Amino acid sequence: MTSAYVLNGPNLNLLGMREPETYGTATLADVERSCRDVAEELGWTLEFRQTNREGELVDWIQEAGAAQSTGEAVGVVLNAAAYTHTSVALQDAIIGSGARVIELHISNVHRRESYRHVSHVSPVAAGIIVGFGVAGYPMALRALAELSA
Ligand code: CA2
Repeated sequence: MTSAYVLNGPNLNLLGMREPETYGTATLADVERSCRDVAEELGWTLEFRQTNREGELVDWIQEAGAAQSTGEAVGVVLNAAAYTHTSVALQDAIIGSGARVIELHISNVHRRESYRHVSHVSPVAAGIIVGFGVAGYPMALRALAELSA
């Protein structure tokens, strides 16, 4: 069965517990449930993960790229959180693994501090979904379905 990866970076385990004015009130478990519903509808298994460690995200992107190359995965929805704005390693992992990546942000990063306007993921992403709250996650999975059809 084909799988899709949804990878979440640092501090997203706190979703729904702090800063509701920026990130809303849904928890990461709520987000996972909404992604599982869409994945089931699309006939995919879902790898839904969160880590506070940059290297672990690199490992998972490499894993997804390898699975994609054998037809076992369709790609990655990546909310790299703050690593988006700092990590050349993530960009290298996306390029090196060939993973199809939809970059996702819950908040509209372009309405926020200027350091959030920089993304090392955007230049190597297939597409970007920004500012739709957690509703962006199922949108991004549907975008992966469009791109991999
Ligand atoms: O808007 C997004 O999805 C972000 O990727 C979230 C990151 C932020 O650094 C990016 O600029 C934009 C922050 C994730 C931390 O999430 C929290 C959620 C609730 C409470 C505290 C942190």
